[in-house]
Amino acid sequence: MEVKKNSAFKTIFFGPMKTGKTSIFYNYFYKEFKDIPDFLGFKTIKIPVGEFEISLNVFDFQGNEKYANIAPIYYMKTSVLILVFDITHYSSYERIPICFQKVKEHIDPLVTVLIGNKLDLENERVIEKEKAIDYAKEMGFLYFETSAKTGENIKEVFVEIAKKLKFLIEKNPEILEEKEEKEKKKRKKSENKCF
Ligand SMILES: Nc1nc2c(ncn2[C@@H]2O[C@H](COP(=O)(O)OP(=O)(O)O)[C@@H](O)[C@H]2O)c(=O)[nH]1
Ligand SMILES: [Mg+2]
Repeated sequence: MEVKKNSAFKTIFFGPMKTGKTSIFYNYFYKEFKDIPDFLGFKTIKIPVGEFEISLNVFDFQGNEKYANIAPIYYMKTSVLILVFDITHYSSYERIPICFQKVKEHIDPLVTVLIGNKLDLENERVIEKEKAIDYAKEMGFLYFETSAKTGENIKEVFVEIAKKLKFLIEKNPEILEEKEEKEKKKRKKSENKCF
């Protein structure tokens, strides 16, 4: 088993604005729901998986979809991509494939997670769970529904990410190097572009 003790995996929240990315991140750390006017920046999450500890270096960028074209440097070397939509807003779900396509031009994440957030507003839901599950399956994403308000399922998201990373590295110890190579190729491809 090759998960080094100090393996830290870059993890980013990405996707449409106002879906609850910052709130999910905040809830994980502080176990409360607050209207946070700003973004949280960067924090490390440590998760034990069996006898190992997986560290996730998690980034939350303000208005990150808006900066999708100008900030590839922020999401370079991302191992875990967390895409969040709001189950009560159709347009946020519709934007997920567009957001994914944008970041995929620059990165090659090992794990991508799709989150349908605001589960406490179930009675206002406009995106059927089955529809989102089918899409996630088709894309090879993990899928969760969470509430940053009640805290439902938030811990589980990070635990499952850590388990999946451990599984992938056990299956292929070279996976991180291979990922870096793929990204290098992507960078070469976009070398002549301004962003
Ligand atoms: N009811 C409810 N509101 C939420 C939830 N998560 C976030 N919000 C609210 O949605 C708005 C946007 O949240 P924020 O975390 O800033 O979204 P971001 O732009 O994706 O980072 C804020 O007013 C939050 O209070 C949730 O799970 N349930
Ligand atoms: Mg935010």
